Amino acid sequence: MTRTHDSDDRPTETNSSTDSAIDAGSGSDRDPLFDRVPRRDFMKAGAAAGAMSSLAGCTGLLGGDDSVSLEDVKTEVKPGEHDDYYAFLSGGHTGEIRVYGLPSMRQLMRIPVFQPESARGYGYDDRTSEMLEESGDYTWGDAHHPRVSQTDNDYDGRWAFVNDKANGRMARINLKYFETDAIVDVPNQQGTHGACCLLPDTKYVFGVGEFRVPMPNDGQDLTDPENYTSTIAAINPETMNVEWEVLVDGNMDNGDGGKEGRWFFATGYNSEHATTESEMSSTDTDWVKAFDVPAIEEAVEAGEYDEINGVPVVDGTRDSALNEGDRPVVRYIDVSKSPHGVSVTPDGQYAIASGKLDPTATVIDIETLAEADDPNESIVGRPRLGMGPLHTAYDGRGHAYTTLFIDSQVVKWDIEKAVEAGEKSTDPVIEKIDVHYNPGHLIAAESYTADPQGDWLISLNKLSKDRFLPVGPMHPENDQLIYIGDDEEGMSLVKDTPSYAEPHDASVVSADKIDPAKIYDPDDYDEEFVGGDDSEITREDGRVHVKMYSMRNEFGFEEVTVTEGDEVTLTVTNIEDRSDILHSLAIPEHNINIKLAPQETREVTFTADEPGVYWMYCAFFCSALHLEMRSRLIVEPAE
Ligand code: K7E
Ligand code: CUA
Repeated sequence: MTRTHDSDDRPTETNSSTDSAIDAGSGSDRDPLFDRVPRRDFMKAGAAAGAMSSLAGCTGLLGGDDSVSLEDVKTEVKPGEHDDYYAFLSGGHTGEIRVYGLPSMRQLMRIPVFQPESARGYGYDDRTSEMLEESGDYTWGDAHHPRVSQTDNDYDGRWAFVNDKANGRMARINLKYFETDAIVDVPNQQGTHGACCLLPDTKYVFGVGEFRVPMPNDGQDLTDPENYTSTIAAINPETMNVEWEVLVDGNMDNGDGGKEGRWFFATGYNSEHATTESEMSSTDTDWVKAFDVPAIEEAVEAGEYDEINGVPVVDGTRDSALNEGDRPVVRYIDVSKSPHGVSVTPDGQYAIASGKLDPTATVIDIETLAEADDPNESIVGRPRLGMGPLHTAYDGRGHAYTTLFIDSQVVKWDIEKAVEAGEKSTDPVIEKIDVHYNPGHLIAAESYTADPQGDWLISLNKLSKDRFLPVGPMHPENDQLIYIGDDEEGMSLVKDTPSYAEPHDASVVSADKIDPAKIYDPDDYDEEFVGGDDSEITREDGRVHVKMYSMRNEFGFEEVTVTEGDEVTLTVTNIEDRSDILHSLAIPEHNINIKLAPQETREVTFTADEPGVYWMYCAFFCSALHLEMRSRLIVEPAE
């Protein structure tokens, strides 16, 4: 299930949350005001964490001893060497995912998701253009939260998922091919913002609806914002079908799933139900909403929902009958002012929400949540971290790292100390490091799993100001690599990486957990493989179907003749079986460029509407005779 480090240049990973739990157990004197829950059974917590670390094959060294100094780790990746990690960064309103290697921070690939992209022929062949059309025919999206699927709380290398905040969609990226293979337009959501997997086994992918709208948004309640609502959507990762949604009060923002398949957490703002910024921030508290997934599933099972736009929608608003009784579907936890990020600790014990407009984070005890009469009783810590706390990541050694947007810092703090220390204490703060500038998300290696690697952290900074050569009024952003593996020396800033607008979140996955294909498996797609002897042209009633292969340095036909007005479908296979030899088929003046990786088949359909000669050419430099790799499309005038 989890990897152990055996190479010399990687830190030895241990799970010392055990140790901090034990430390915290000895002689804690918590703020009485804050001591609302029974003291944690630290032996039990220790045993659980110990079990986890033995599962992980860890050595269980005591705190501090397991950290590794920067001199002893690989920070440079020499020419020809490979990185230790894949990082999947969202591309914000470019609508794409970028793949980096860590620790080099080299950009390895871009994966178009919500927007057409010519180098990959994405949105130019029939399959991908239909996928984009059917999900709403938008030409862009706003990708924020790339999350990689997990099995047993560890990355399984199957898929990444990412939200489209702009158009209320969720997409799936197939990590065998590093390409988008499904997009769902989430009904009843404008602005699908938070995205995350329900763990331990990715039963659902949750899309968190941010913008409150009339429900259904069909012209009713236009000027009655009090009646607007937002939903979370539970999406089946296999089918990408929206199984159910839950209606709530207030806007929602980010989300994260517990580690045990029961709870899903979403932050939110605008408990005021307002429409302007000043009204939305007028009260001192908003909510973290804790969704009790099995309780919701039972409600769906029992038919306790309204069907809205084809989706069963369960009423999880505060006044809902489903929230009365001892098994509410949604628990509303009061946290300070407009919380933004929420993330569950690797051991599954706490959900930590960042204050955004309040200098604290709120630590929610997940175990207590199930039993507490008042969900606010599950708040067990509120460390004072600094100005503008947005997102929190983990190293697996009991520390949390939170971005401070306004202070332009990352703060490292001790989770169990925060639970001991009580309200608004700065005691849990271990260290702050300056970042450049104004960080949004940060992500540590495998922070979203039960077993973070604890060596690298990326701070995704919104502004770069003076850090790079100027390139006009629009600046690059700055993704900074920080080493967090040495608890004695503290955090070290290792690298600045300029990035194009705009990474929000990322997932960092050990390289050996992803197994990309080198060539296509024709069985994975519907398009029919066209071998060398199978090239043929069929004509029927103004429809022309051209099947042909491509290889260095030719296409299956040197010329293809059609008649003006014909609807032409080209099915083209790259029959190379050597990796990295790509061809494409581009047709001038027809807006066509399909990418063909080895053994890949793509189809494109277009109308040959202007008589003339059009060179079909290959746009990937594939051999010394690449420029000569072309055929003619001859369009004869209609009678
Ligand atoms: Cu903080 Cu969309 Cu995750 Cu951006 S959200 S930063
Ligand atoms: Cu094939 Cu260039």
